[in-house]
Amino acid sequence: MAALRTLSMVIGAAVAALGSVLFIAWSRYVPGKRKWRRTGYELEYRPLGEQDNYLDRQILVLGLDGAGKSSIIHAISTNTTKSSSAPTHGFNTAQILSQGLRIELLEVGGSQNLRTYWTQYLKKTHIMVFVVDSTDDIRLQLARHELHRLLEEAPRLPLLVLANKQDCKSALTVSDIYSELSLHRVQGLREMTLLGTSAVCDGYGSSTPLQTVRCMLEESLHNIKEVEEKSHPLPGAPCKNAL
Ligand SMILES: Nc1nc2c(ncn2[C@@H]2O[C@H](COP(=O)(O)OP(=O)(O)O)[C@@H](O)[C@H]2O)c(=O)[nH]1
Ligand SMILES: [Mg+2]
Repeated sequence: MAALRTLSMVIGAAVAALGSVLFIAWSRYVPGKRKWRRTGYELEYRPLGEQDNYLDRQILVLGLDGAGKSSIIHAISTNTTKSSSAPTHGFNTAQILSQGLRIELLEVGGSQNLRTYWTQYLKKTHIMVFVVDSTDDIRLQLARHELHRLLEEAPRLPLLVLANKQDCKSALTVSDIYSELSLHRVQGLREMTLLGTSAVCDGYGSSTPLQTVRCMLEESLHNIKEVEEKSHPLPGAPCKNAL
């Protein structure tokens, strides 16, 4: 009886071991990554990469605290303006969808302690938007220093500078901002655009409406995607010039 029990235990252990080996072999050698996801009460199989067809793109929005970064992100992503906004102590993000692109607008706060982290976010980003408070002439020198520090770290990153708060009487003009930020040092070395904006009185005077800024950003990202696709065509993708 004892011998029979031992035999059945040995057979049970052998079956379990064989099952484990077969499972490991199946998951290793059957091609393609697999993912199981729960939908309602059932587990549904979907290969990775087919879950959605969006390509992720990031726009990094930087600038000193109080420049208007959060207000601009809000206006661009919702097409509405806010009369006030709380200071950003860490990060602030918003997402927009544009013809196959899922664009994340990422603000990293502009206070002194957070500025030390700015450069860490440059690698993953596709465009940098640098926002300046056009009325804050006392801190423009600091803004220039921070901007050029970032540009040194990312020599090819496309740059959009927004001379914000153009609705204020005391605002410096867009050409004043161009010289105060020494943007002539950047001109010709990378894609660079400078625009006047107002996040609370959108499209005020000669400033550019933020929905136009949004369209420009979307267009730039689509252009970057096209260039990327031309230099790294997907394997098996049909060549446009093929007969
Ligand atoms: N007059 C004016 N005020 C603005 C403008 N943009 C932002 N502000 C105000 O400036 C303050 C700081 O804005 P916020 O978006 O939080 O700046 P952030 O620290 O760069 O994110 C808030 O009180 C905003 O309402 C603008 O274009 N014009
Ligand atoms: Mg903010």
